[in-house]
Amino acid sequence: VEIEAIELHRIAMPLVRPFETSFGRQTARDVLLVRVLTAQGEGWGECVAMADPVYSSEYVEGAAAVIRSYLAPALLAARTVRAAEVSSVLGGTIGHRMAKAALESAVLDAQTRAADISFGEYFGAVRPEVDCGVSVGIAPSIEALLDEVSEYSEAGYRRIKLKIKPGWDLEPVAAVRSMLGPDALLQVDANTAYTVADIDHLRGLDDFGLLLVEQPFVEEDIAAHVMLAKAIDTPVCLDESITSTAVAIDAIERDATSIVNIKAGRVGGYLEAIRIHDACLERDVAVWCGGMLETGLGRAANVALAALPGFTLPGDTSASDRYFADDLTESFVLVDGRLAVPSGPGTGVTVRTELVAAWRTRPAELLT
Ligand code: OSB
Ligand code: MG
Repeated sequence: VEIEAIELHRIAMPLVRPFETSFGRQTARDVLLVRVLTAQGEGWGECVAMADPVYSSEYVEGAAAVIRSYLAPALLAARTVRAAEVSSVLGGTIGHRMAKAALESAVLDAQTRAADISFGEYFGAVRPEVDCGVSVGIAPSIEALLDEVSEYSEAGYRRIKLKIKPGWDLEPVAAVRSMLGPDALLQVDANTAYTVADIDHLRGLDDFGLLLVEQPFVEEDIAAHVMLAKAIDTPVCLDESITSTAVAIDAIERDATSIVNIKAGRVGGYLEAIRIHDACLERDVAVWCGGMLETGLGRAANVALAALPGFTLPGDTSASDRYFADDLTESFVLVDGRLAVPSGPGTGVTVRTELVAAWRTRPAELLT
């Protein structure tokens, strides 16, 4: 597509319930949206960076800054680009994968809309709908946790993921496992809250028949995850650590991870996410689609990604009402524990621009 201008939009969306992880508590989603205006039509992309640099080094204000100063100028200078060329056009800037992913998604949306094909078709989706799980935050009490989990399991979610941290791990997991029974799919996510000194303690997770334990140690420490994987029967799954296809292959070959969480934002875009999927499929490593509390815009793309053949475990692709009272696009509704892959051109969803205007927290910026 021929890029004429890039717009940045900052909005805030209240969450239906606070979301607490080992890195903090969120009550609203502070979202950066990118709109590319091209000679062939517009495209929208969502930046998944959080408000603060607590999940990874990226954060919303930093993503906006790097787009404004580096990424948008590079894209505008290239002018005519295909989505597959965006990562190399932006390659002069190191890191900032979530910011790059937002731009690549927007270009891909414009390009596929112009070609009248959906993200699902472009990605190679093999199913019309995807199995969904739900990520459950750290609760104020075990009782409150059980209430929340039963609500989701009654809604039909096919897998429950519990956030854990030191002081909130074996007890809540035991309580949820005994409530759900032995057959329910259950997994945990530590968001880097532990150290190798906790390996003995983490072995206690083996009592609960978990699908996996996600990212117990810091992003950079692949060796610590290798040690844990040797010590524990529960499969270890990396999230934060997997920043590229090369890192994914390395972590798999070193037996640091036997299942991979794929998040397009974390790896620089949907096209790199597909390459990781392909590398995992080739190596018989199961993958699932992670989430970053996306609006309907990012969710549409995630659901299309999760329809690729290697996504054999339910993802953190939950319905709109798990996050927001009102979504930015058409709502995603859980039917029989699944979400439908949008079939319209591009992301297949429409950004409700009146809501962008109503929820705006900063003036829109036009970059040319
Ligand atoms: O680690 O998977 C994570 C949300 C924000 C940042 C990191 C994570 C998460 C989630 C929620 O677990 C996933 C979702 O429902 O979007
Ligand atoms: Mg995670």
